[in-house]
Amino acid sequence: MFHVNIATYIVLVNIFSVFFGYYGGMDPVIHSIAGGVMEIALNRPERLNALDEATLESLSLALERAEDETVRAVLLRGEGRAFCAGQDLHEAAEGELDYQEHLARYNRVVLQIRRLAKPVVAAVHGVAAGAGMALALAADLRVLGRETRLTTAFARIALVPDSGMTYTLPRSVGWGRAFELLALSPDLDAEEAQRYGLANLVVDEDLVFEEARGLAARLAEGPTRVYGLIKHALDESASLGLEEVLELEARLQKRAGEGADHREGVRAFLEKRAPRFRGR
Ligand code: T3D
Repeated sequence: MFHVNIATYIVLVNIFSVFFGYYGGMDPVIHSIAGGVMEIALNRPERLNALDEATLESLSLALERAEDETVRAVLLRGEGRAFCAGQDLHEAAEGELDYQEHLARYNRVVLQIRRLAKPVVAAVHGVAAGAGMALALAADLRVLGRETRLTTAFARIALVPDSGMTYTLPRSVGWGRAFELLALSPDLDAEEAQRYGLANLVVDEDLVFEEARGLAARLAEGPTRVYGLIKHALDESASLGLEEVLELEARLQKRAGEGADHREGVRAFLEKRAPRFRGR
């Protein structure tokens, strides 16, 4: 007869739950769609949603699904007590990471967020560090809790910033401040983050998800296609001269002007009612 004592039983149950939790359903990223909003949640709370290979792959898949036309806004958040602590340092310590190869996963995710032709809202609670902060900065809007801390973290472990941080950060905070934040990696509180243009909205910590969901729901009822064009225009303008920007605006305006939402917007104004945008 096969006997197991209680200690062995507990160990076996733990091994099974970790194995089946991670590989059999408890995805490191979970997502759902409701009312035109795709909510994507990093789901490794025990490691403050640190990013390992599986998490980045899963996040990339979710972002691919967000391209579906039924999705009109995306909300990115973290499970547990933090948004995201950046690269999983256990994974980094386990072996010799080929940083260039590894970073391709981060780069893909950042480009997916920026190229997604719809708004992405980051609900940032607790802490966002390193590549976690970079992910938040890649989003179009950020809702922070009053207790939320941001830290660039890279230099603390003698790495250069990545995941687009040297692109996004100086564009918000300016060149001199960016060096300070990247080199000294202070803990920025939400108030400072808002002052530097890194937070769009600061709310009570326990209201971060609620407020971010409200914002995403509002955006999901907006002129989605035009939001995508605004996003494109802002990203492109960063590397263009004035003349080129003016030409780009004219091209994008032609596309916006041909859209059903533009016609609906004008009609609604003339009829003195709220517009009913369909995202087209
Ligand atoms: O390709 C590449 O690898 C290069 C890419 C690099 C991108 C990067 O993101 S580099 C930056 C990596 N991130 C960090 O250096 C941040 C490390 N974490 C922290 O500094 C702190 O944990 C926080 C400031 C984020 C939060 O501090 P605190 O005091 O609120 O929490 P804690 O106690 O430090 O952490 C709680 C648990 O989460 C703890 O686990 P334990 O001890 O309870 O079992 C801690 O080890 C774990 N954790 C936190 N951050 C990470 C992590 N585990 C793995 N990786 C992490 N990044």
